[in-house]
Amino acid sequence: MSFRSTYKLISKQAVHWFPGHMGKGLKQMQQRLKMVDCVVEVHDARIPFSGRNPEFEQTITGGDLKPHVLVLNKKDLVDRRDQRKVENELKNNGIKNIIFTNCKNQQCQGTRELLPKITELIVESDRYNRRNEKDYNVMVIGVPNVGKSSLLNVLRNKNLGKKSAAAVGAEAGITRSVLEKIKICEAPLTYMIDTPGILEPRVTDDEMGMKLALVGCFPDHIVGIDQIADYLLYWLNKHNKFEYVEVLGLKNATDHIAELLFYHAKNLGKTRKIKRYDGQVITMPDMLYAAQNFVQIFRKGEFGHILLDKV
Ligand SMILES: Nc1nc2c(ncn2[C@@H]2O[C@H](COP(=O)(O)OP(=O)(O)OP(=O)(O)O)[C@@H](O)[C@H]2O)c(=O)[nH]1
Ligand SMILES: [Mg+2]
Repeated sequence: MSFRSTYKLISKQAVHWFPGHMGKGLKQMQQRLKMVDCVVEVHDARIPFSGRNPEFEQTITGGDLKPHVLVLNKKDLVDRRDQRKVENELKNNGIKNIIFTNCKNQQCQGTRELLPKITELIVESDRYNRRNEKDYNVMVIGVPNVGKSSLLNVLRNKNLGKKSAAAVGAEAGITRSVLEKIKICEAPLTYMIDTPGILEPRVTDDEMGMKLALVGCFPDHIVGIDQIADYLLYWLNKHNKFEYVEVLGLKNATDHIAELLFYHAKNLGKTRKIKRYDGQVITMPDMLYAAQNFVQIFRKGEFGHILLDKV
């Protein structure tokens, strides 16, 4: 069986999402920079080389001006061996401080190492206007839905034993504005500033856009769940990841999303009533539900550990 070797968007429209709160959020972040000692950029560990907003490098971290840590979160969804390779490649690309985290795991080594790392970098740095301030301010930035607010909550919980302070959710765009600083540690006195997820105003590379959509950086309706499901199927086939055949209970691999969704909906026993052009109402397998379910299974990691970028 032959599979697609390149991906073409079903719709001709490029993947694009830059609602008002993002432009406003970016401005608020720039205004707050004067009071920030370290920037923690959170990104999804499944796409370590794709989709990081270049805007951050230019205006937020300002090259090497402020200490910067790249946190690759959701490491539970990628293979440990790949993490090592990713880290080496990023280091070769000039990123010095990289930490992998899993905010869902209380015992995560990465979240334990993060604060000591931040403190070390701030102590070593030139704090300019903040040289005489005793407290440390850390701004957490990144694209939507990568776990910025989760990370803040985990650090606060670990170091202060306090409950979550920032809202978290499975949809992109939960945090809408730059929030007040929240204490995450007593000694050294450290505060964290949560910010809204911000994407590039124009995602010019279609495949990068689809990867961002697949890991949930856009609300699903922006790209369309059927298109996301199609990209997922393309990616799995292209990389010989055929676990989906067994997980979904299909007879064989396929490169046709409609075929996969038809049988998957049938297996799930999900139908919907459709009115035909002649007025007759017929019952069909619910392909939209099946698409949602197919993508959800991927997002939970049930097709295996998957690194969407090439190392
Ligand atoms: N599997 C897994 N899921 C995680 C992890 N960290 C966070 N999540 C989930 O990812 C989703 C997004 O988390 P948030 O903390 O709201 O992400 P955010 O970056 O603040 O998102 P916005 O505010 O929308 O920009 C939630 O459903 C979290 O439960 C992780 O380490 N592993
Ligand atoms: Mg948030």
